[in-house]
Amino acid sequence: MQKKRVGQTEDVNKLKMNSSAADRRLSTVARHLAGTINNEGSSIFSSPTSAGVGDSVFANVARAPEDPILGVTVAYNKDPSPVKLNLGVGAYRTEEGKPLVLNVVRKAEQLLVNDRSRVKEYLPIVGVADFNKLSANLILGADSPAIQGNLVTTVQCLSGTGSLRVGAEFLARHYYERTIYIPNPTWGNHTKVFTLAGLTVKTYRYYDPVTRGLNIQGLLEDLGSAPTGAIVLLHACAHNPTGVDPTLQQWEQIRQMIRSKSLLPFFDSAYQGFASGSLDGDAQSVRMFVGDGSECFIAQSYAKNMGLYGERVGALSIVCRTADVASRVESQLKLVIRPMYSNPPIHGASIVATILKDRNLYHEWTLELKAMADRIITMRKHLFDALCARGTPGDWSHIIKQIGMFTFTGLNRKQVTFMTKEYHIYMTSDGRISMAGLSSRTVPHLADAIHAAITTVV
Ligand code: KET
Repeated sequence: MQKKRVGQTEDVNKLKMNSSAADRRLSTVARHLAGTINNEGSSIFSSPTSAGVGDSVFANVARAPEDPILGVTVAYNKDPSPVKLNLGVGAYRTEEGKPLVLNVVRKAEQLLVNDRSRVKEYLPIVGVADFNKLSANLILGADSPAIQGNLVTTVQCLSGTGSLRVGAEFLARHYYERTIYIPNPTWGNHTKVFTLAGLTVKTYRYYDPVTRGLNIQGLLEDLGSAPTGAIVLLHACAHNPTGVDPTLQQWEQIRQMIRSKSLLPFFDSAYQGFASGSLDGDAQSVRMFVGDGSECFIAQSYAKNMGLYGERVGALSIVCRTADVASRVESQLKLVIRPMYSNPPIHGASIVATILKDRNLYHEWTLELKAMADRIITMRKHLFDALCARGTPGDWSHIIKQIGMFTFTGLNRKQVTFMTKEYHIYMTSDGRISMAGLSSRTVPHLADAIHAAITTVV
């Protein structure tokens, strides 16, 4: 009896703790909704008694706008024009404009299908063990002292977005400073992912529209005035949407600032291999931070570099200072994941693990990845040349200087609307175009559209 009462008291205390965490999250979510629902539609709730007879209890649900990136594909799909071109979402297309399933992925899938010993049981909450280990090796380097010392905990998540969300949920529950600084601009979903997890989102200066390069001074100033311990979201490489990455020397300056203020780096690695064509080259920023022995979060996605978009394969790694902390962190990550989606899916992570653990398949993957990265770089040259040939006013050299899947063109919202209406070219309203969606055949059409937009729309 005595024991039971103690247990009950503990339970009540736990409930209190959980409810204060829940309260905090609810109020953050409420603030977020108050800020966005007014933009996105009505927030008036109706009860069955307030609705008229026969009305739906959801009659007051406002229609939400489409997602700024994925909504571009929705609009594109509705357009019957034969010349339409989707440069919105960052998804690789071949020279023929078709989605690409890598050969090495097909091979891995065949091996999996042929293996009759494979079953469809639930995975552990943290996912496929091999996949986790190999993913940490891929981003940190197999010889990383953090890996050797068991300082890293890695959990399989639902691609890059899911990894960011699980990391954010963990931080909101267990980290003392709930402010996260994200670059301005950044991938549109960052603000939503972090806010809904219960973090407060602030921005740091990143892109300078005048130089079309990095505003390193502004960036360092903003991080320098962030509160001690604040979380800092960094794009590991191929910054989205700007295509502007810090040089290694600038990364070192950023690292020193982050460490001197005890800020917590959270890397979003969605394009490893796509910036330079080299997996190791594109991991240098992350390795620089992990190499100094301090803590670090990394969200990895295999959507682009293995073309596994819809398979939703990714990983969250948290590098800790001791192996004991790492294992306690992992125990808490399980508590984050279990009520969200219980455990992750098997197929995509098994493909990745099959490729990463086989020397030959791994080598084949690096070649296919390099070919994708090279095709994008070739498209940059073609587009740049096409604009020069047309004498399109302005300096277009940023097209060849920028890195990764996207070109941040500098076209304004009106010019984008014009290009969509007159030329059936679909892109995000900030003027970002996915170079991976372009081919030699479609470059002239895009160059004509840009030329017309620049010369006729202010
Ligand atoms: N981080 C960044 C920087 C990023 O660009 C994306 C996807 C993700 C994470 C998430 O990818 P996932 O598929 O969850 O692994 N960006 C492209 C697709 C999207 O918006 O969902 C895009 O910007 O077009």
